[in-house]
Amino acid sequence: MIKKTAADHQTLKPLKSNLKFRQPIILTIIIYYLTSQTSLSLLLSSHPTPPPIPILPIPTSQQISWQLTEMAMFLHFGTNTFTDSEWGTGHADPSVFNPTAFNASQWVNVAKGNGFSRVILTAKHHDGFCLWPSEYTDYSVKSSSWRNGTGDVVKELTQAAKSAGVQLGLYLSPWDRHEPTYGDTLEYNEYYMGQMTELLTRYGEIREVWLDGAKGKKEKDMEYFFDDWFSLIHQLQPGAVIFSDDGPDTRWVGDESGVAGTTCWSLFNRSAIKIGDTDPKYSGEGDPLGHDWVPAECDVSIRPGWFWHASQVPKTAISLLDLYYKSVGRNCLLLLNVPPNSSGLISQEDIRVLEEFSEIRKSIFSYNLAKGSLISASSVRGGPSDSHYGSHNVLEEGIYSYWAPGKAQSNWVLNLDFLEAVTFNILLVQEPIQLGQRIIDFHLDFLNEEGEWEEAVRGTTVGYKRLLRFGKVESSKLRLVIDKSRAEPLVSYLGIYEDPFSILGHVSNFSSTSLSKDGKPLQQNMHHHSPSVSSF
Ligand code: FUL
Repeated sequence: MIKKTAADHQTLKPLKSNLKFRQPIILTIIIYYLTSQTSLSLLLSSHPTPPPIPILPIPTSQQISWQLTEMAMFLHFGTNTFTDSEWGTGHADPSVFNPTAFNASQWVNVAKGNGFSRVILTAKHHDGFCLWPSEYTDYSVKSSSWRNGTGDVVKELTQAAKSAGVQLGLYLSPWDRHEPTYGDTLEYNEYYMGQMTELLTRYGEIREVWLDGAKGKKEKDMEYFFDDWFSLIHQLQPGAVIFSDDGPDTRWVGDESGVAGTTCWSLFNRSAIKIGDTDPKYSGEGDPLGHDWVPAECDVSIRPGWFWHASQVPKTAISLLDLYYKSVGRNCLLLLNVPPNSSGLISQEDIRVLEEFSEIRKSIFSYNLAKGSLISASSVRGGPSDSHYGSHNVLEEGIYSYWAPGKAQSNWVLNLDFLEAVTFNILLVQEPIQLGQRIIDFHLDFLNEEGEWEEAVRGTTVGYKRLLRFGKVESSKLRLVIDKSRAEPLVSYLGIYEDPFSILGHVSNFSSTSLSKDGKPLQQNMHHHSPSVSSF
């Protein structure tokens, strides 16, 4: 701010009484006043209110990038594909592996075309058969009849993924039923780390390393050197996240049905979990008092088994939609397994379901009804004129622009006013997780026909993305109320949608024939419900 000095006053004083000079002096004063005011506002606007202090723990950049992918495709492929088994014994003849029509580009295109921007391959499953020519064993593609032992599935998938711009992850099973050193702690850990090094140094950028604690009962006992493995992986692939029962970067959700807890924190205490011995409730819900940021990944197969079996059929698109709400919609990543068949391709039945699932998602989420509303907030950080944190930010996609309430407020509300009533049954809320996960409890109210606020739905925890389904509501005024938060709540996105496919309490059995070309249902199979306070 520019202040008048004593010298300024002295210069002006003698001129005051001189009428001849009065007009220019007044002009000078006005100009002086205006410029000093402009400088003041310039000075003020060049110092916007800084973002709020993050609340720890917060994600790493690799974890943020993992979370933004939302859905990944798991590919279980190996000798089991040819022997109709799930857990191979480790003694199958490697010559059975012969996918005559193998085409990694088809896998990647099916993934990318249907919304999966990452694929994860079982480079080695429990049977120990390696889909790449490892130097440490003969039990691999090099002993198979496929391409006379010259093929490399990992290499071809890497190339296909790279040219399509799809991220790649690899699963290297710790439990190995073929390798003779399994059971000898030092020898096998060296073998495992040797194989891991091959995978992480030969094939370019790997974005996720997936490992589990699965092991049959009565199998040889041994210790895995997890800390050594994790350090090696981060050293060789700094851009990768590591998945296991307890992270360190992403945790198993605790079930293989792809369903997270209705409360789901990315906060977690790694020390509370042992790999291979998880508490499903703790893994499914996370820990509001956790010191580590370890978001959950929900793995589930499109078919009953993880590997392809001729006798099995895929789930319906509507059940995949249900899984989407229960995983991505609960702050998790959905890892959907789509097993390539014995010819080396993803089956047409699975592709049809994935395409329908993709159309359904587009038809529900392509237009956010909230964009047609006038949006306002109970308060704004930096005051109503600071556009950095205004309520309009919640209509901008992504996590990097957000609404922040004024400091030291206890009333946290976003109001939506529509010119005409809208009909909806889905609420989407997102938090800018780069500043930590904050919201504990929230609810959505609507103004009913009697002009009173009525609750449409309430929920616990938001995180990266929270979707709630409820009975259809028709109203022209809504308000999102944050009831409880670990720190000042921040909202990066708010969405209101109509989903005609899901019905309260269960999912409708729409078949692919009920969809029109643009993905809209041809007949309304939706009951009208009075609003419910419970979501599903
Ligand atoms: C489990 C394994 O035992 C299954 O075979 C499958 O690979 C699943 C994704 O992980 O731990």
